[in-house]
Amino acid sequence: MNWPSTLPRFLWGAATSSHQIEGNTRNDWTRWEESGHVVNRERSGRSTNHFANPDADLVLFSQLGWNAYRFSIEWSRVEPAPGAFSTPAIKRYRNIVDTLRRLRIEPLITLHHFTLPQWFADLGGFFASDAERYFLDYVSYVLDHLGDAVKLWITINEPMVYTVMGYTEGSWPPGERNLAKGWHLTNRLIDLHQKTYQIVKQRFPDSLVGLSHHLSYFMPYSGFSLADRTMTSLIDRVFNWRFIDKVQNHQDFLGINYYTRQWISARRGLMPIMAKPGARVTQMGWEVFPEGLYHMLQHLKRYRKPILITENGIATDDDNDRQHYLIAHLEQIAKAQSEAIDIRGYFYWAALDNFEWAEGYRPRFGLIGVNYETLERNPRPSATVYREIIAMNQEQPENHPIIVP
Ligand code: IFM
Repeated sequence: MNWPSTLPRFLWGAATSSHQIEGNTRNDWTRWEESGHVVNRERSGRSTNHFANPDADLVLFSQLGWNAYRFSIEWSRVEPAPGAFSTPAIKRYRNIVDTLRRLRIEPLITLHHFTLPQWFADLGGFFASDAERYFLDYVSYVLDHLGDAVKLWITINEPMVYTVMGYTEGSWPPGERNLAKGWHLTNRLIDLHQKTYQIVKQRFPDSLVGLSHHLSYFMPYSGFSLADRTMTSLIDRVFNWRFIDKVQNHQDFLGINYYTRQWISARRGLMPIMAKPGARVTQMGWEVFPEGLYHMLQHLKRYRKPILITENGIATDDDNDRQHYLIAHLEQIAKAQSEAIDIRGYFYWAALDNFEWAEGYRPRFGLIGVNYETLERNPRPSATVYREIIAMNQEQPENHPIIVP
């Protein structure tokens, strides 16, 4: 596919999701938080209060040099009750899109990023008999109001993470531990992605549609153990590749979220080990392993589609670590580009500090720090480093790998 000339030839930006920055609404996470499932019984509450005054943040994003911004629509705001759509909510999202356009920032919209309206969760979520109709009605409503102004769409964020956390590990709503149900859900999400893809493309053929897929670089805990190696390739196949293989014909680009490598030990079963003893880890307990991104990009080459890194970032209180993380991962992207891998964008996770699901507010992922008491925003030095990298790259000739200092 030729990259459309109406889009920046490389998208530089950052990402967020509605529930994590907007302030709470009536979704399934609200109840999950109320029933004490988040660390220290934290609740997302008003979060960064972004939805009350998005423009100030968007102007800041522009000052930081981004030409793209990824965010999600909160279904529970737009459709607070079945079939009852909220005009003020969709108008607010329209304002966000229009402001981004005025600021020359390309919007990349995610339609589903982990949360469900409470009424939909009560019907059984994606297992409800009418689930598909409800979801596609919501998508159509969003397209009616935003479709003419948005060229880039993500149907579902991290379908495999959503399945594992909610249906296998059980630490996210609905808190189930049922492998068979998880498998079933994945198949439903594959189907839903394909149908959503078709609807968006029928209505707006020039738009580009994909999904954000989480990729982890899995390695056997012991390279000598046949059991560890076998388990690793099984998990790699199911978690990393099955979903995108199945939706190959329904993606205009490959959106990938990469953070870390994980170790597989057959003795531990399906649950990966996040880091070996002694490894330096982030606030999430994740190891920093930029080379894994390069390996993933090499694998993705076979799909022959443009690639967007739709998330990559670090939770840390030490901004030096964030600067190193950013540069080290951009270097891997440049290396992949120099081998003719078609990477068209990078979205740091996250634009702002935000509510990190069951981990609450302690992890600090933002390029922009947020004081949750005063709601003050403070761009970190890493945001300046990123701005300088972006500026340096604006002057590069077409098809040149990105330059990293
Ligand atoms: O915060 C999450 C995001 O919602 C999905 N991808 C991973 C991020 C960091 O855990």
